[in-house]
Amino acid sequence: MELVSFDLCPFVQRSLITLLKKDIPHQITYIDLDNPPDWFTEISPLGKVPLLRVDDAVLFESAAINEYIDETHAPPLHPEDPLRRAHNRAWIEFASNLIGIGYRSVIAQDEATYLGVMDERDGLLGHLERQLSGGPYFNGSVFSLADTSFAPYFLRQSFTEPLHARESLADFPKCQQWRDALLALDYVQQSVPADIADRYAKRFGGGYLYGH
Ligand SMILES: N[C@@H](CCC(=O)N[C@@H](CS)C(=O)NCC(=O)O)C(=O)O
Repeated sequence: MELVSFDLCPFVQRSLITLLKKDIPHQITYIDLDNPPDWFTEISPLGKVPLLRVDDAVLFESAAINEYIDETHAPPLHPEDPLRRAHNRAWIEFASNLIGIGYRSVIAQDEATYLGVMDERDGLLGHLERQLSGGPYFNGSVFSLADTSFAPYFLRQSFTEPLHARESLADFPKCQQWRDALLALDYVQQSVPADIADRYAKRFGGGYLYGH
């Protein structure tokens, strides 16, 4: 399997966590999203990473890629019960929204825009907090695809937390505990370049959050 990646992409990270968790041999091809190569534009229907190349097939969309990897490599990381599985799929889509908010918060150019985005974040985290029960993971004791989908958000939040009081998760203690459990996992740590915090700061240094 070949994963087509951009080094800072949280959606690629989801797939990589799944590959690492399941110990699946894979190859990573990095592209520059600011200047994508022609071969990528030709095969990526939405012009986005991740792509997963499996023989002649090209998969896109991180949730679909993760389900393919999961279904072809036991043991499953999705709940067995259909109702719970549908619930998890919905929360994986919710995680994509949270990732989008995280991105909007680091590219915000002024304080008012940033604070508006953080109000949206707090609304989402309030819903998420009410979903969590005993932990340490989304579904309780067993790590699942839902965890792979939120870990990239929480990792990036851990970079920005020291930069502004509004970044804190103090009002969301279950989310905070969950974040700490996810970030302690070796397959989460190994799913990003070792210097990702510096790369992230460099990419978003022009925004309000990193620059104020
Ligand atoms: N829904 C997609 C989102 C992927 C996505 O937004 N990837 C970003 C990088 S993190 C991208 O490739 N952006 C390029 C573009 O929008 O032109 C997924 O889950 O795979």
